[in-house]
Amino acid sequence: MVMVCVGACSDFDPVVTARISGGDGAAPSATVNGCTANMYADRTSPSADRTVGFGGDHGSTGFTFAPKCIAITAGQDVTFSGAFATHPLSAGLAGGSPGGSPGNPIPGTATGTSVTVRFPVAGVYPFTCTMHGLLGMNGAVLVR
Ligand SMILES: [Cu+2]
Repeated sequence: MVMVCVGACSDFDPVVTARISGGDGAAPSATVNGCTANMYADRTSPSADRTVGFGGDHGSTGFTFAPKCIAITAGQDVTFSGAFATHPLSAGLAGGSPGGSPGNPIPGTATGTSVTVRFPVAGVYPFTCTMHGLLGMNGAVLVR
């Protein structure tokens, strides 16, 4: 199997995958909310913009998150930016079931326009809009 990656390609080695997955089976090569290993926007650089916009905010279009799939380093923050009253945020898979790694720190958020979440532990953490998740408005944070 040929994998395409940007940056730390060694993260996709089988041995390292076990560390990233946290032993829960949510390897970065697994599809989580439509995100596969080569889809994650690499925002691991200390100076990178780790904002996920939605609903027209921060480069997103209506029913999308931008980026949909984002890769960061453990200990970094991701800021979700948009109108939560229109697009309520929840951890988990489109349709509402949990998925990915345990301990997803993304809080259910239905008011306001910005929430910043720290991801201290490596893993794959899916998120979804509770109103439009099944229309494709969902994504995942890969924490390396
Ligand atoms: Cu939505």
